[in-house]
Amino acid sequence: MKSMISPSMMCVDFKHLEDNVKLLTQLEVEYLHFDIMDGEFVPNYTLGPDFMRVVRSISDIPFDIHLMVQRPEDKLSYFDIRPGDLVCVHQESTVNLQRVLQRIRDLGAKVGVALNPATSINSIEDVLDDVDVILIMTVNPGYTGQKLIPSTIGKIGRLREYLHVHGYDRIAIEVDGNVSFENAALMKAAGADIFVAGTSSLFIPGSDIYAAGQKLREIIT
Ligand code: S6P
Ligand code: MG
Repeated sequence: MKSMISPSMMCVDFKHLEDNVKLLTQLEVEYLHFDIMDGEFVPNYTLGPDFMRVVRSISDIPFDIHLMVQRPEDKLSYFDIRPGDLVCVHQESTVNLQRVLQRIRDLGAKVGVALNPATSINSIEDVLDDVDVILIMTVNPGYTGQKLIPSTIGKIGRLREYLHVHGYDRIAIEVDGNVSFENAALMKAAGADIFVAGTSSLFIPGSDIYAAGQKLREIIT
């Protein structure tokens, strides 16, 4: 599977949003990653539908919408979800997981399920037919700039093997949290496909986004 880059939009310089998005377009990134937090599922608030509308007006890049909210099934309608987008909901955030995955499918988007570091891959065994992407959190969700939880690298490898053995090679593995150049190489070797790029790579304060993007692309290709 081709490796993909999904820049974390909570890490862009909002004062220079349009210029940043232009650079991401030149880098031909596959997605733009939007972290949606509700202050309940995670202890923070970040981006929302209005910000996403602004980005839609300046970019055609598909959205990768990471919902860190309780009961996502009640909140999908808040968002302008389009065919080609990817929407990830957390296994831990709903008791109606299959229902919400089916709703995302019905909207024509790609379907993702996200797992916190403490959540076992076995917990989604019964919804594998319903998903296109499994998002492995490599930090606890809520903030940028955190340190990788080392056991998650082994988890990516176990998941890739598990998917292979059970006939789900088509499912992409997305990784999110401290995807530095160094960690990206480890994640790639373990079997990751979609790399969320934040303050550890593309948006290292004071560094050149375009050069960082090229470097990340080389590492994961
Ligand atoms: C964290 C969120 C992530 C971060 C991203 C930041 O809750 O889901 O998408 O925005 O991980 O990247 P970094 O390199 O600062 O960890
Ligand atoms: Mg995220």
